Amino acid sequence: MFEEAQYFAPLRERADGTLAVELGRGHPGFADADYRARRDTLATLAAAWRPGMPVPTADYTDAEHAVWAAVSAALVPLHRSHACREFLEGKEILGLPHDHIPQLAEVSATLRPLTAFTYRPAAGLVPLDLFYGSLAERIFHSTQYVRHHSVPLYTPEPDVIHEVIGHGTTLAHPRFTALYELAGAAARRVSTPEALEFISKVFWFTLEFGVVWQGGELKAYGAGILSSPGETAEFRDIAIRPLDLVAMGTTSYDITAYQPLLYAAESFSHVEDVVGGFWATCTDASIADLTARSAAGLRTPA
Ligand code: TIH
Ligand code: FE2
Repeated sequence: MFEEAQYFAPLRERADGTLAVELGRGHPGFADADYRARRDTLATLAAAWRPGMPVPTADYTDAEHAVWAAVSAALVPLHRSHACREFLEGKEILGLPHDHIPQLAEVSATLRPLTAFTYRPAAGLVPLDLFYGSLAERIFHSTQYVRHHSVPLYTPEPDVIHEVIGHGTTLAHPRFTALYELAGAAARRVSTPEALEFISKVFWFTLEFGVVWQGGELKAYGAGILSSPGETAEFRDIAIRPLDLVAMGTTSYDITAYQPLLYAAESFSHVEDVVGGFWATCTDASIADLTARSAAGLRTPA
């Protein structure tokens, strides 16, 4: 999940204590009463979670499992041809089921001996400082609902398919989790909203939507690309710029459409050096300095 404040459907508490998810008019499930009832049930379930409790079990319907199965099947050949090596290694290690949605608790149990990352249920909007800061403790806040069946190949908001097939695959690989933890430590270190926003935008253009050159081909490593068969099939056709911290940290983006612009690293270790190195050391002051350079039209050396 990412930049929650910008795209998470707001939640409203009803008099009986249950939650209503207020989907916008443009949401694919807006006019589907059954879908809205499912969203409300799963949000209410997640909101009842308290520290120390296991992640609640979402009793997915056959129709929801079928959406997962369709996306999972579509992604098999697309990942093989368009995902970076490290993502494919994570996919192999994690061994997700193709025919049904695994519970977040099950995926957490698989991740425990691998990288010790754990999922925590998110009813909806998770404040940025909580979402990013938790990564420092290897905690990943995750939605549990499934995208609407009418849009299996691309959904404008994160769902359990994005959280598990996109992020979970990377949370199984220590080279990725080192980056998540560094992003978390960076979020904990800074204190201004501007610095947190910069860190979150760098996260967006890397761990969510990053691409990398491998063997002369452009491959994706970002969870937001690789959970969408539609965007995975098309990201090579858009504008690609070289990795650039200042540009990534200051460029606005629309989460509800295919990205028009991506930043490509020269190798996975280039991501580790530039982005990991930035998160490892950034402070309010260093980020303010980078932002000032952007205003002055300068760029960081790659
Ligand atoms: N567009 C992604 C998908 O279809 O899987 C989900 C999202 C990731 C990040 C923002 S929305
Ligand atoms: Fe995400």
